[in-house]
Amino acid sequence: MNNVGRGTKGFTLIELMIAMAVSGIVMAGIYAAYEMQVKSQITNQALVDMQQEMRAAMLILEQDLRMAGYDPTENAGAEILEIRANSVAFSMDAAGGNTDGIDNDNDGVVDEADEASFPDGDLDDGNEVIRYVHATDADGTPYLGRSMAGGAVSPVAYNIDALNFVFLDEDGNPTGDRTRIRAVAVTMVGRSGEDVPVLFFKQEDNTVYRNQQGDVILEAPNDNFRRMMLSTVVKCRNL
Ligand SMILES: [Ca+2]
Ligand SMILES: [Ca+2]
Ligand SMILES: [Ca+2]
Ligand SMILES: [Ca+2]
Repeated sequence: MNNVGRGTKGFTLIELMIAMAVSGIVMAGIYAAYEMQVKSQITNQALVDMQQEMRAAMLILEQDLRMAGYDPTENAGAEILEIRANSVAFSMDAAGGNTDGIDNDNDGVVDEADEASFPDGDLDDGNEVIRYVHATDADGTPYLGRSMAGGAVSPVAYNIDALNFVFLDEDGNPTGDRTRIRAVAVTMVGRSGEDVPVLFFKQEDNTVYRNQQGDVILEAPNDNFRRMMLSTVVKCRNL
């Protein structure tokens, strides 16, 4: 008998090679589908994280900015202190009632702890001067930073490529006069992480980012990050 070329299970070498080639093609197809799925999971997660972080940061900034100039006693002199394209500082009298010698809540007891959130006519109660700034950490990651009472800047959100403020008067026109500011237009551009993962739906970002006034706030990055721009106008009802 001539059994040359037959395997133990009775396949010829050529049959075996065809079977391997076919299974190789099938495996490659399965792998490609798997890779697509992983890529879309990683990409979607990065986009969701970016959106959540940016929206949360914008919310914090809005809440603070709405309090700018809050001065119910009219003795504290709360105001907007600094107006720049990528930073803003302002004061508010939002605390100190626990040390002002007045029974702020009219419960018969003067200066108990729960009077701390009453204004006391000054701006020295810890968190009454707030500043937001666009900064970069030691690794070169850009972030939205916040500081209180002239203290250290702490990050509110990382991977913020642009932060832009436009200060508006009562007619909604940009103004450089701090005393005429009634609202602040805030625009932020954030990106999808610290680096672009290998398994990522890459797409070159050629967008030139502009604020609502049409000014360029970020030149076309021409990289593979995904980006999102958020804009809002905060009315400062205390100014
Ligand atoms: Ca005080
Ligand atoms: Ca009291
Ligand atoms: Ca008091
Ligand atoms: Ca105060």
